[in-house]
Order: sequence, then structure tokens, then C-alpha cells
Amino acid sequence: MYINDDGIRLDAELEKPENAPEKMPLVIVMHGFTGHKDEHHIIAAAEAFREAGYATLRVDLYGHGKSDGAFKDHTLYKWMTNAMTVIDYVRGLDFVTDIYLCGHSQGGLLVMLAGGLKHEFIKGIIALSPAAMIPESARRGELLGYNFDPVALPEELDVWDGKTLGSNYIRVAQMVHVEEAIDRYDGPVLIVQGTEDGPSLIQSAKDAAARYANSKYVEIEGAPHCYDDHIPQLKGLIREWIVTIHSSSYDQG
Ligand code: FER
Repeated sequence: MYINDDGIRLDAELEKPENAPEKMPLVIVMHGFTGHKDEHHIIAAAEAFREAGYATLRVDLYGHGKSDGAFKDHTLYKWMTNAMTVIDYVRGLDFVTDIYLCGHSQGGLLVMLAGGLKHEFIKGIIALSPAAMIPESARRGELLGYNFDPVALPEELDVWDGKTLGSNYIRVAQMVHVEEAIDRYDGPVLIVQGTEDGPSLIQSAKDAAARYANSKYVEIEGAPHCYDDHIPQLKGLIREWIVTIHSSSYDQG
């Protein structure tokens, strides 16, 4: 299924839980930098939500997976527009009660930004290994271990696997302020972080959790960036948190 974002087709997979009722909440699940919606940890996160009775919508973002656009042309602005379009698409689905956002790594940064942009429509945010430090890192002149002059930018960066990233990616990242988005969101936020991830990712996940008005920060001991052997723990944490949030939001009427 494609969702059309101003002519850009975003490939998406909508799935309902087993024995689904007529209406239910839905979680939009978004991948990271160079990732896609069929990665092991993305599928696992979506499964955990469905096991708790939530529908899920996994989406390939601009320049990734089976969506339109070239990888080298993707920017956080394009991803932010994609996220707003996908949220509006879900708002139009009549079986959906509440909308939640879940994102991994650069997708974790994206759900923080989208939570600020569309705060009144988002019931909760789940950020997995969020790369919230990308903007600050781009301003300092360091991305993915590459160093560059943050003012006189190179035309492109050779990242990995023969992939090239255009300088517009860096220009946009330098202009993004995730703190602004965090301050606009007062709903519940879960941040999950593996202890074997990069130190700057771990620090930025902690900083983001501390800044949110209503957050829970949980570490998975020994887990790397994409969780690998720790997928069962990841699924358990997601199920536990989403079930608690759901029942507490019902208590409040
Ligand atoms: C970086 C660190 C992490 C970066 C991107 C990421 C483009 C994203 C990782 C991911 O989404 O898995 O310096 O620069």
C-alpha cells in the first residue's frame, strides 16, 4: 500500500491485531537512517504493539526501502513532512481511536520532532535508541564518525556501503532543534536504549528523556543499536509500557 505525500509514494504496511475489535488504537512505526520497514527490530516492535491489541502501520520514509526518492537526497525536513502526511492519513482511518508514534534511531529523532509538530493528535511516543544528537553533531561537523567543516560543507559525504549523502542532509540537520519539539509535547514518552550502543547515542537518549515532561527511560543491558539477541526484552518492555499507558488513559476517562 502506498501513502501519497505530494507525489512521493511512501510504501506502508497496515496490520491489525488478531481478533481485532471494530475500533482500536494504532502505532505508526518508523525505521532509522539506511533502514526500512521490514528490518528485524522494526517488525518485532510492531508485533509487540499488536500483541497488546494495537494496529500498526510500518512506513518506509523518503529515499529508504520501497518508497520514492533517492537516499542521497533525503533530509530530516522531508522525513518530517512524510511523518505529518502519515499522521494525517491515519487520522482519516475510521477504525483508529488513538495514534501513537514509534521510531528507531534517526526514526526515534523523527518521532520526537513529529510529536512536537502534531502534539495534539499523538497519544504517546516510543523512541528506540533515538539518534537525538544528530542535529548537534551536524552543527559540530561530525556525522557517522566523519569530520567536516560545519560551515564550508562538502557537496557530499560518502557514508557506507557505497552510499552517498548529499550536503542538504547536513544543512537541514544543522537547522533542526529537537529541544523545541520535546518542549511542545507533554504526553507519555518511552525511551528504550541498549547499553552496547554508541556513547553519544546513549547520552542523547538520557538527555531527551530528562527534558520530556512525562517520560520513562529504560536500558536493555548488553543490547546493541538494533537489539539483535535482545529483541525479546525489547518486545517485553514495549508491551508492558503500552498496556500501562492504555489503562491509565482509560482511568482518566
Ligand atoms: C550519526 C549517528 C547516527 C548519523 C546518523 C545516525 C547521519 C543514525 C543512525 C540510525 O538511524 O540508525 O552521526 O549521521
